Amino acid sequence: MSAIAKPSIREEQHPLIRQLADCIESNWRGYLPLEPYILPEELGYVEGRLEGEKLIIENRCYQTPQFRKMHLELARIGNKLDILHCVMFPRPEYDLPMFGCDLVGGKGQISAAIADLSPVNRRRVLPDTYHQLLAALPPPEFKEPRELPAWGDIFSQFCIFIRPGNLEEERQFLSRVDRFLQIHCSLAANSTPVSKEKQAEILAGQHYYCTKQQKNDKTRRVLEKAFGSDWADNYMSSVLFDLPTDE
Ligand code: 18B
Repeated sequence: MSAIAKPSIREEQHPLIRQLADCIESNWRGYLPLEPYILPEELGYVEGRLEGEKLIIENRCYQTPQFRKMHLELARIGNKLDILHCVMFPRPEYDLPMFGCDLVGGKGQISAAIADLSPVNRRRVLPDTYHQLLAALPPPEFKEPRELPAWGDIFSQFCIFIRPGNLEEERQFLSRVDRFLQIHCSLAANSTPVSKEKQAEILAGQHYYCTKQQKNDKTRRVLEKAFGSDWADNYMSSVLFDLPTDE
């Protein structure tokens, strides 16, 4: 076996995807003690075909004392579609929101840029400190906000979902997600476990979040076309949005 790592598809992706992937990893490394997280059977690096184009998926996954799973996924379909997907799943013992982010683009243009810190407690409101720090950020100014789909009731009032119009907007999106991650990783690193009742509530909130995310037909369609519907189902429920188990 060769010891030389495969070159990452990151080098070939849209600059905003590359920059955001680097930004996510540098926040993770800067604030959190990372341990590897092993994905189910051979799903770390996957290749398929979609309409004659090669679909490549590259996953990186970690865990920490506060996070059950921190997943960064880069995907590329020929020269047509570039995708970054990232979710940080807190362990249900901690009252922490879900960080989620998706960037989708093709032919040099990002069509969807979305990022949020989504609440998972019963009232679906963010913990106070999160709320205060997020509310203190400069208000976002984007020319083309996009409308959330029906399943998007999981997102907070701070969710950004836009089509970036130019380099300045790309830069603004990147810097806002960087702030989300700084706030999230620093608060998470100092958080302590909550009561058993509260844990049950958080677990239910995480289930609700994952169930809703699994309803994203746009993600499902891309995966189905390349790998078939059983594979897509399994991938969405065991890699992208697996439900935490009550240990
Ligand atoms: N997603 N996205 O991650 N998705 O995974 N994504 C799209 O311009 C993939 C997340 C979200 O308008 C689109 O319309 C694939 C997370 C929302 O109905 C495509 C993978 C979040 C939309 C893909 C992937 C999230 C969306 C259409 C696996 C949020 C809009 C692009 C690698 C935290 C949905 C476009 C709508 C869109 C594809 C959100 C093609 C294959 C974590 C809200």
